Amino acid sequence: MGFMDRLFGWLKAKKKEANILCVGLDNSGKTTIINKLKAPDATQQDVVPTVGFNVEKFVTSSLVFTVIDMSGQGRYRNLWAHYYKETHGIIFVIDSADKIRMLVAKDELDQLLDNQNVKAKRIPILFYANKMDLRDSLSAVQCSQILGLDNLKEKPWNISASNAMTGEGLNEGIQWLSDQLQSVR
Ligand SMILES: Nc1nc2c(ncn2[C@@H]2O[C@H](COP(=O)(O)OP(=O)(O)OP(=O)(O)O)[C@@H](O)[C@H]2O)c(=O)[nH]1
Ligand SMILES: [Mg+2]
Repeated sequence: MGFMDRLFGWLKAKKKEANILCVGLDNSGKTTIINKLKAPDATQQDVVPTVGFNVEKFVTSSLVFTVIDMSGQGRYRNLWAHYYKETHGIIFVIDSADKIRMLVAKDELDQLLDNQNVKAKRIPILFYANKMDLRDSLSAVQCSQILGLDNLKEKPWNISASNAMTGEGLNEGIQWLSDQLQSVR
């Protein structure tokens, strides 16, 4: 191993690791977001609905992220709760053009917030109001109103409008999450 390899390995070893859980309804764009965060310059490949979950890793300037990308399909949503205990942060993805299911997303969020393992700790929650490029999409403020985020006082949270196809808005959100994780851990 050359000097530079060892130096890079050492720098990487110095970074803090964060376990992140990525949830939200099916088709909201979770896998597309994570793919874009992993490889910002790659053109988006076709994504298929996630079966169960996938584990992905990516490195930012300050943290090594291990993200569990959950399936949002109804029959898999009960799997989310198995990971609440181990997670340092949550990414909750909303399809901001899917007005019909916005209340279903709220219901899933309320269940998440009511879980004992979530209640027990101060986990930062990053919301992506995704698909902002679609003509009928709601703004981040409108999404947060429907989800009732103003009443969410006991957790640090942030909402970023995003377009996972181009990557717009993704970094702002991740930067906020990184700052939260650095300050609380
Ligand atoms: N227009 C637009 N389409 C998007 C955006 N993000 C994702 N998509 C598309 O939305 C569809 C669903 O994306 P996925 O990333 O598979 O959604 P998911 O949340 O992982 O879905 P599950 O794995 O089934 O829970 C795909 O066809 C994506 O190309 C976006 O910001 N804008
Ligand atoms: Mg997926």
